[in-house]
Amino acid sequence: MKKFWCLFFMFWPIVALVVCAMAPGMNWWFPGESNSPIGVEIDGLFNLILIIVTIVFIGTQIAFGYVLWKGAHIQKNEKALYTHGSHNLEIIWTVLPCVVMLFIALYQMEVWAKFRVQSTFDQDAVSQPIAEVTARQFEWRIRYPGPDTKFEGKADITDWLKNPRPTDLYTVNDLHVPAGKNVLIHLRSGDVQHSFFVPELRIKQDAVPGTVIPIWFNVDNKTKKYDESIKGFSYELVCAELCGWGHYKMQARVVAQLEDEYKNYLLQLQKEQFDDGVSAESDDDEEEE
Ligand SMILES: [Cu+2]
Repeated sequence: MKKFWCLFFMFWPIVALVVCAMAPGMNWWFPGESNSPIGVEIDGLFNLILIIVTIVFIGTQIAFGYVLWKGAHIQKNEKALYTHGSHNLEIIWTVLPCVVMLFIALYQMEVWAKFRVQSTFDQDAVSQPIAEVTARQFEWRIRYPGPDTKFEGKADITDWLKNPRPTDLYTVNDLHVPAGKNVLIHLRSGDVQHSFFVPELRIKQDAVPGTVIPIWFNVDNKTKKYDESIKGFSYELVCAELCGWGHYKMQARVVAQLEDEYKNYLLQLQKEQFDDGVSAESDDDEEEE
């Protein structure tokens, strides 16, 4: 019976390793290929850490299996070994993880800086936010600057963000961004804490009430298929912070579009928003009559 339990407990780590090895091939892995340059780098970090923890996992499971196997084969009158511990071992398994942790901490700094520290990103490209996204229970409200908003220097941007204008363009759950460009959006929350999560772009950022948080990214659509019906590349946007009963409903999309299509989209939005229900043609007709 002892041997059975020994084999039983050694069997499951092996199953875990086999499943992990199969996962990438079976598409049980990342939520699709990364479609942003920073996402590729984040995946690289993930894989590096995965390799390190896999080595540790295999090592500890072998040690665990060895102890079980020895215990299963103990003779009837054999006495158990009692030890007060080993200083050398304590030092080794304290120093080694510290070194590994320190290595990871230093190694990831560059990617983290690119992801979160604006000064490392191309300043000119992201000096103006293209949109403001406000998370609220349970939707994403999106605001683009209206056609009258003139961006000249930073003061105007602050002004735009602080003072919503009636001419600004508003949508819900549909964020359009230009593709292949570094874009900046400003994230806010209208009520509780939410999290802006675009799995395929590897972007996840909490929206915190009372603060405006900048997010910058670049959608390169490397593996994404063009969607003719929306004239762009569509990515799922979800909330990754349990924010209330309707948390599951906070599904939206980010649409990356080529420059011209993006401009057309904004023009179309403007047209729809300022349509007073009386078309220009019918005005003319009335005049003619
Ligand atoms: Cu939520």
